[in-house]
Amino acid sequence: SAFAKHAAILSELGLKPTGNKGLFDGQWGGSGPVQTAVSPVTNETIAEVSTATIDELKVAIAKAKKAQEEWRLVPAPRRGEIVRQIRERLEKHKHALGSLVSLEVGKIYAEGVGEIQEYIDICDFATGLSRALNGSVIPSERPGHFMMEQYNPLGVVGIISAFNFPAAVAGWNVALALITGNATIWKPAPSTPLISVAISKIIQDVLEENNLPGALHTMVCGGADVGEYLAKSSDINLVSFTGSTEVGRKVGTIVQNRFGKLLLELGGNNAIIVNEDADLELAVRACLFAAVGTAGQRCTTTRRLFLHEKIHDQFVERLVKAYAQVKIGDPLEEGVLCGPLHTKVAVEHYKKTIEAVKAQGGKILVGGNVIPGPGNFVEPTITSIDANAAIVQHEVFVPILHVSKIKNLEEGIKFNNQVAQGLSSSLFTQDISNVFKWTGPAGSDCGIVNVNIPTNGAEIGGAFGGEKETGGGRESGSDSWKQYCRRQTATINFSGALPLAQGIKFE
Ligand code: UN1
Repeated sequence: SAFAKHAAILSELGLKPTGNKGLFDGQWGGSGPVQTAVSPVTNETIAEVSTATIDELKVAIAKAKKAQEEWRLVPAPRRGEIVRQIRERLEKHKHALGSLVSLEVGKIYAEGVGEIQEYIDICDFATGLSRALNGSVIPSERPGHFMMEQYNPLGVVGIISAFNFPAAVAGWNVALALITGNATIWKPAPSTPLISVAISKIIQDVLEENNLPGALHTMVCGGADVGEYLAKSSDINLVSFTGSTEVGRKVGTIVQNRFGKLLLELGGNNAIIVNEDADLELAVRACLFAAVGTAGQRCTTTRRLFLHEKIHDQFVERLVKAYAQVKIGDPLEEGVLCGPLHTKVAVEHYKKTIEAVKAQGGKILVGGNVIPGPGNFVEPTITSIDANAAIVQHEVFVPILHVSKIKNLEEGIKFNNQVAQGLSSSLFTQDISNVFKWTGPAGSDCGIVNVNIPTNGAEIGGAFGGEKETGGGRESGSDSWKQYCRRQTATINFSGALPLAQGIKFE
């Protein structure tokens, strides 16, 4: 079985073939139906994990709420020290955790470990930040008054994460939510329970060693009903959701209806523009990683490529050659660059997209086929298609890159901005004036606007997220931490008199 083959990795992380518990709220439980982690390489079962019932979830939320009442009083730098200890533990098991991501999701080992590195990096960032959760002092217009702005914890943060970054994206939220004084409740994707259990065990050890309640990092495996309950519950002060625009719209509507706080990181339809003045060698390598990396299953994957007409033909030729060299196979095998799709359903989406491309007047330049076998392998594909074709307007989570010709940069920017999504975008140019056109008010309308690097593979230090149907949230670096806080303006009168603002007299 897949478990036996990878037993060393799994047992290092405390996982068994069956009987793993999918609820952690200080103790392990979960008496709901079993979730199965399936290897996308062979479609064999790796291991099973139980889920939580809604009644168990209710108990977990109450425990998290209670745990947070103590945690919010712990000084932020001390909270940062706990996150630092989590970081050390992740580092120690980096190889096993990265391998497990690879096994369960299907991404190559280098990317699996890269994801754990991202979790480690955000912990470092959060630990430093725990000493710099600064508010501000604002000059008051009234004599003898002091005005300040400060950030207090929100309460309980619900984290609903996606299969494709089952560790890192949860980590962005957990690390920031913990240092800002919140308890977290994490609902992982139903198809990646193993990495979620493994990470939760690591965090459990750190919390227990520090005599802190495990419920500060609650994990609840479950299906859509668990996610829906978190969205509905007024005990969840912030819902941070990563996933499709379709599900995000539902979650967002439910949370908005109760005026809960929302952080949405939804679909992308990211483009690269290669201008006539670009370094083509660099751009080819970037496109390869951006479109083929993670088998096209990043929210930041490049799905549209706009090539200046002067370099179009030679660029396509070079990119097609680069695709031909990509080794497809077992993501844990050395030299493999493209693993399988995560599920059989994704293979169906791939097939349908290829058909749609043909039906809408597009051509397949390379790839286009499903690779037979027990796994979910497909050929990374480049199409040549009108930028306005219906299929190009949608995010399909597979390695299909649509190429269109542009007359100039302005047309490229127009195409970049014309889709409903607004996550990531890149321009390849060596002309400084193009750089500022692209990053300025009439440039890319995305949250991530790159020059001479791919659309994917963002560093944790920047704010991560996008506009329009991408949901508008910002996670990870910069000042994203503020979303995990109650922002307060406090005006303190030490004058002994009562002057009113705007010079109002009320006597
Ligand atoms: C995602 O696909 O949801 O920028 C996150 C990137 C990674 C994160 C991707 N750092 O591609």
